[in-house]
Amino acid sequence: MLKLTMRQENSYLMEKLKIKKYDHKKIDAKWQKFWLKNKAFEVKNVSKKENFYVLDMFAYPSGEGLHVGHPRGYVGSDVLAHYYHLKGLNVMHPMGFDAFGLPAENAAIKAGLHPMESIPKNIERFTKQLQVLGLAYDWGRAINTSVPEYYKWTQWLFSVLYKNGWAYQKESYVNWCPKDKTVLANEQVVNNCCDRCGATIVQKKKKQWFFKITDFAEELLSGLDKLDWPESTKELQRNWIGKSTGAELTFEVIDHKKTIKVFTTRADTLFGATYLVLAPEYEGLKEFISKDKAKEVGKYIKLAKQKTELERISDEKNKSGVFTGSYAINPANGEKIPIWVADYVLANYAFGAVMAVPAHDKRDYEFAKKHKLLIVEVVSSPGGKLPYTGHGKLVNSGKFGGKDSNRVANLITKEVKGKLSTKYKLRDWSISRQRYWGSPIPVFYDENDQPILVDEKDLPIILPKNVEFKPTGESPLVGSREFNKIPEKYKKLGAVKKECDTMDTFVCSSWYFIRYADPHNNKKFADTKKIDKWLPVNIYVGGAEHATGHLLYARFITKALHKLGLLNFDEPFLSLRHQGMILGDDGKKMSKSKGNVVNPDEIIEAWGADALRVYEMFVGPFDQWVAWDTAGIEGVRKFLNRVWSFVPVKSALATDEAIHKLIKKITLDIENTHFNTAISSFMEFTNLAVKKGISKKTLNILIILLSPFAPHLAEEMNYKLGNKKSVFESQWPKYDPKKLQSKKSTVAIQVNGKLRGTIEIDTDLAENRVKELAMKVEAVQRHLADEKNPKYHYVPNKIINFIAKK
Ligand code: ANZ
Repeated sequence: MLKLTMRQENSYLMEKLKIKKYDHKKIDAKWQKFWLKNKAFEVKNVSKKENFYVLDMFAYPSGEGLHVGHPRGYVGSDVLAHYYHLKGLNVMHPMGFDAFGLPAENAAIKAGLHPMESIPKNIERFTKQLQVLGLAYDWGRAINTSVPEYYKWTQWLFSVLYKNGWAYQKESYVNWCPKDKTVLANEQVVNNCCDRCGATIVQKKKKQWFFKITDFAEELLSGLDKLDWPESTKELQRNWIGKSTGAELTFEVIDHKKTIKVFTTRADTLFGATYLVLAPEYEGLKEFISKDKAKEVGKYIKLAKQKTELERISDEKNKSGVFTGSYAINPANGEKIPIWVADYVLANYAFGAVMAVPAHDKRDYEFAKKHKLLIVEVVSSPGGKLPYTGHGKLVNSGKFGGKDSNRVANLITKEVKGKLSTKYKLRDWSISRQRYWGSPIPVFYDENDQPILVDEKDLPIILPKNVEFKPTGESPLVGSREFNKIPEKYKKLGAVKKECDTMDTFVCSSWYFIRYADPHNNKKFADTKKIDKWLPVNIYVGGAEHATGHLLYARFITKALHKLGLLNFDEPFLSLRHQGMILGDDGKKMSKSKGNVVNPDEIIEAWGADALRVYEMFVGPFDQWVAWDTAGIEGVRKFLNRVWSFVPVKSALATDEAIHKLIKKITLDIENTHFNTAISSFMEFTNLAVKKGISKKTLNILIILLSPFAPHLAEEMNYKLGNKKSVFESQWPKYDPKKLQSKKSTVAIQVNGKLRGTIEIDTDLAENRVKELAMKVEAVQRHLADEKNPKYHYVPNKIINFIAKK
């Protein structure tokens, strides 16, 4: 037989067996209607079975609808939901809409459509698009964060945090996006640009509401260890939290009553601290500026404030700074050391002050060189080269001289009456937004600007519709007379003003997964018993880009509510899996402007929902980015046609053994989210069954295994086989371990008709694998010389004969 390419082989088999295409339009519509009508995937809170919660990151209902990239995660979680359901668990798999936020508002400004009108339309369209993919969502639990029934509880969450001191106001520098005209959280700033519009961020001083996530820094860090999450995502969170252990040391200032505290991770180098550096925003800095330096320092501070944080810390070469005119005393050796101001010291980390050790810190070294400051080596540098940042024997360090630098930090700290200390890079979460399309913050103010919290029973504070919401930098709600009316009750409490900022939408998404347990409750954010039935989430599927945003916020809110006794668990998502992005066929991110967007509706129309689903699972490892390839869909569709060709059944027993191997493989692959290798195994098995036939019993098993991936086809075939119940009322098949041992054959290897060796193979090993193995045999290699691609003839399981050129 001639060697055929996979493609030729496909069409050969199709031709030979007259494989008919199935009518996907009819079949897709039939079963989608059936599932919806029978509420097939709506799940009860209480069941005899064990509950299991499979969650997708909910959708942002943009006006553009879905592109083929979106369903990758959704199909993946759908496979998991179906699988665990078939395994006998009571599975909840909900979907909802993260509907507040800037994109909707910006789109509204552009198109002149009010978000209260556009969002429900977009949600309707999204819902339809998700339904034609055959996704098994419990639509009875769908939520929309922009309706009062939901944001009432977002406001309640705010008030709970406020009452416990975890929501507070502070005047501070905030990231200001000059284009979107709003404050952004640190997590929304990427490379000093707005992660939505790309504009360069400027620092602005504003009174803002903050959530005290820093109170939970240690728990957020230690909690990661017990989570089944991708290691890379855990590492991103660890770095974001940024724990440092070191010491707090105090420096007396000459001729001043005040002292300066610094945080250092290298107390062992204290004898080498030859100057101090303060951040330009250091509180009390003025006192240390001598008269003759006032002008110069004042100018420097003004200039530093115009720079962004990134510019300040990345300006490696040009370490600018000025001398204050004051001196401090190094507590270790009593030396008089100058106090400088420099913008590489950050005001909001530790104390905003650094003891500079130029011999052993790169930044300090460059600074000292530039400004001609004293450099004293205190850790012996092996090659004598400075700066030396490693460890070694102490020198120039008084009674500590000769000791190992690794061991003296605590001793030196004690000697100078410092204390051990831990610092975190994590900052509190700024949640105030000067925009319209978000949940109002439930607060009034009295005439002294002190907040008066709105009573829980007066919630929600309704977001009015009739508001001019074009961004001006001032909160649009300021201009709404309707919104700013103060009820008598609050007037009596002294209220003269209402909070007009709205909440960051990440607040809405920091607790939505709890609401699914009890989405229609109007007395509580969710009933405790129901929460306990479902949470924590067993498997969460979503994008890796949320590592230090949403995924951190959701953990924080969970921990806060847990501390208050409102939740009985302290981690929201036990397992997490990321789906990779699907790029355009040009390898670039899909976007309208690049013209490389593929619309799933068109793909479904041409090839059917199951072809799209299986393709998305087959295209590459689940967590990896891959480019779209329409030709790939064709191959997948042919595979499905082949499965379809198994009814009516032409019974044969040959595949009855092979199916056990398939059950084991598919089970493991699904549990490990190795969906692409699962599909390859289906394809291999199907090719075998096309050649050798399949019994009805085995076909029934195949259909159940395939149903999570291709639910429409599976339902229709299940029905055609005469089964009365939905395929999803079946049980996940079990394999018989005894049937897994594959039969072995010995294949003789010849080169030009002469026997050169033998190999032992699993009977029916794919031909190209046999060829590969045979070519690795040493004697065969020798006789084939350098031929990479020799012609050969294969008699399955018996002989392979290579035809060498000479
Ligand atoms: C003296 C020293 C000597 C330091 C040495 C390092 C090496 P991490 O690990 O990131 O926490 N530092 C302290 N506060 C700072 C601030 N507000 N802005 C900028 N830098 C600050 O870094 C801790 C180190 O960063 C501290 O240890 C301090 O410099 C500096 F050979 O103290 B070190």
